[in-house]
Amino acid sequence: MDPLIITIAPTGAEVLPNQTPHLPYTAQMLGETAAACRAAGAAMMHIHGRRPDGRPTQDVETYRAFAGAVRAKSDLIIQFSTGGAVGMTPQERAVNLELRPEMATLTCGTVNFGDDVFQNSFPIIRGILARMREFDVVPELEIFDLGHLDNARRLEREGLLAFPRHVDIVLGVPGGAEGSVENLVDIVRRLPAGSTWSVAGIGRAQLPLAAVAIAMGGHVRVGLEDNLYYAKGRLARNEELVARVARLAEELQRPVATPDEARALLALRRTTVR
Ligand code: KMH
Ligand code: ZN
Repeated sequence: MDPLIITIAPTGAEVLPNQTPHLPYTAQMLGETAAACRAAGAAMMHIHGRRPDGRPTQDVETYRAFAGAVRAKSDLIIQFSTGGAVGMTPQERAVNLELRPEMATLTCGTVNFGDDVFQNSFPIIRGILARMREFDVVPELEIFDLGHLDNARRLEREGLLAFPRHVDIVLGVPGGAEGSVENLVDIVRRLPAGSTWSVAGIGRAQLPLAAVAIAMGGHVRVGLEDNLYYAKGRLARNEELVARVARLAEELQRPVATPDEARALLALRRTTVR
């Protein structure tokens, strides 16, 4: 099996600083989190911007500062969110691509998101993809349900996406596919040949799905964006979630990828955010 790529999603757009003392929402906090997560075994960081008061933002200068802090403290692959927060406009979500991160997320369909709706119509997806092409940014396809994979295949038929690709399977969002092993296995079985994939289990699904993905040969995303708890009633630090996955991998005799090994697996070029 390929070495395991552990992605840390430390902040997200939904968790607020008053929910946990461990949420990194400034550039300095993110730099420190990058160093700690790299030491614990992470190869990639999925970044969301936040204002100084903790509110989500896709502001370019915030992303420049966050990426700069991560790069100053680590060699992690820098992946930006184009999902942003529910309710942001598509233009707002994709403005950060002009900084040319190594990778950025591309959600492949609309999904209920708790009581909200995370909008990703075909025009929205095509618009974000066009901007990714303009700035030469590699997409990570985010799928929250099986139909999102079919949507990606439709974009392939339109000539807008080429497979194989790296796919992040997000399971357990209230409104998306639930975080079960059966759903993960079903979706992985349907991925185009040659795809690489990771799983991002939400809430209590994070740990069991990480363990299953390690055994299946997939990759793993963990972090406070997706799950606040290390165990029932015990808030997590990002680096602890990474370290636990690295320990599980060691027990299962799966080596953990360095950022450069992950770049090779994902065919990424190391770039500097400008
Ligand atoms: N915050 C969610 C609505 C992404 O980063 O690309 C969307 C999200 C996906 O987090
Ligand atoms: Zn995200």
